[in-house]
Amino acid sequence: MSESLKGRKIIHVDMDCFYAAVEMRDNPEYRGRPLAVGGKADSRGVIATCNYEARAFGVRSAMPSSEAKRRCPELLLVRGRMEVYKAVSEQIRAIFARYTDLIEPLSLDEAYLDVTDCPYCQGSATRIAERIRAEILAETGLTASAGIAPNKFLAKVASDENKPNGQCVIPPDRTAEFAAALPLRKIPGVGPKTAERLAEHGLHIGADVLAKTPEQLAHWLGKFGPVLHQRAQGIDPRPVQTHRERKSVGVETTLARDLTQAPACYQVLEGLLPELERRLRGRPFKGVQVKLKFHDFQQTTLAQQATVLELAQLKAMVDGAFERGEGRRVRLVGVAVTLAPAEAEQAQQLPLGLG
Ligand code: TTP
Ligand code: MG
Repeated sequence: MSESLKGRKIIHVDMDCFYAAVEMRDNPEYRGRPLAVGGKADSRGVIATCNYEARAFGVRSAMPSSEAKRRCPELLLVRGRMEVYKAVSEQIRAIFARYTDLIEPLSLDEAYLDVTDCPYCQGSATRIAERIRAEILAETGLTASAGIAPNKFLAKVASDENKPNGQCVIPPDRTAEFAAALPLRKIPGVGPKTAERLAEHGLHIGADVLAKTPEQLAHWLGKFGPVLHQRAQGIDPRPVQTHRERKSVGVETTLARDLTQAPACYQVLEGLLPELERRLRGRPFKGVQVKLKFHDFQQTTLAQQATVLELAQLKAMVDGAFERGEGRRVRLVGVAVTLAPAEAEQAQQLPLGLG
């Protein structure tokens, strides 16, 4: 690890039930009752987020709105106001900028800050985080939670520990024991499927992972294996990246059985859209790509301009890609979008849900 990465102070700030909190702030009648922001339940809408009252009923982000209504019949479901969320996002980023130039936004409501060289609060990252949260509350009327740690991974995990309206510090001399006791599912990059696979091998917490070699983990998890081995030791050398320009966001799935018809591919693609929307987090985009990989591992990608996800357009693209296969069976379906340049972010917005 390079010298410059030692002894860092990283804060991860994450707003509490962000879109829902904004709606409760601006509509007092929404407070104290289960509320979700998302697409309509009768079309194919999904939940973007919900307040803590709704979470008590099992309502979750990225859940179909129809399922959310089943779990919580009294759920109040409202459309999002992306322009308001973007304005709040600018406000909180301006607050971060008072403390450091090293800011890496992850989404509208979430960012890493490297405050290693921040002169305020006698350099106490814990107190800097408290001040940032107090300023956010005073200036936006909204609460945020924070995690303070020597690296990004631990800071992100820590920000979830005392949510809502709380913070958690993992000091440098506690990183190893914290990571050793951490349920693997809480490690960013370990989704439900990976967690399940690890559990099948008897791995549940960080300490279990350390009983394996990075090579063994690579055998199970590919490139992520050695990364997981580091995380389980509380290690994450990634710097806070101020100008991360992600060019595209995509999801794909390898099928259990090859598909021989285009309509079957539509269905798979439709199933990928909620996850794509979740990863997009409302960012504007300018193009969409459909990818098919055939049974002989040849693949084709078809790209078109688009600023919204339209099923009709995507189906036509699947048809085009399928034709290129000249009858070959399909083993993988993917869909991705090309993000709009950052400048466009204020001007455009993505409708919530597909409905
Ligand atoms: P999160 O920070 O993941 O969630 P949250 O702020 O709503 O709740 P928490 O208190 O647990 O942090 O996401 C921030 C916003 O991003 C969220 O308010 C809505 C949006 N979002 C989606 O649109 N779709 C999603 O699947 C997720 C997870 C978030
Ligand atoms: Mg949040």
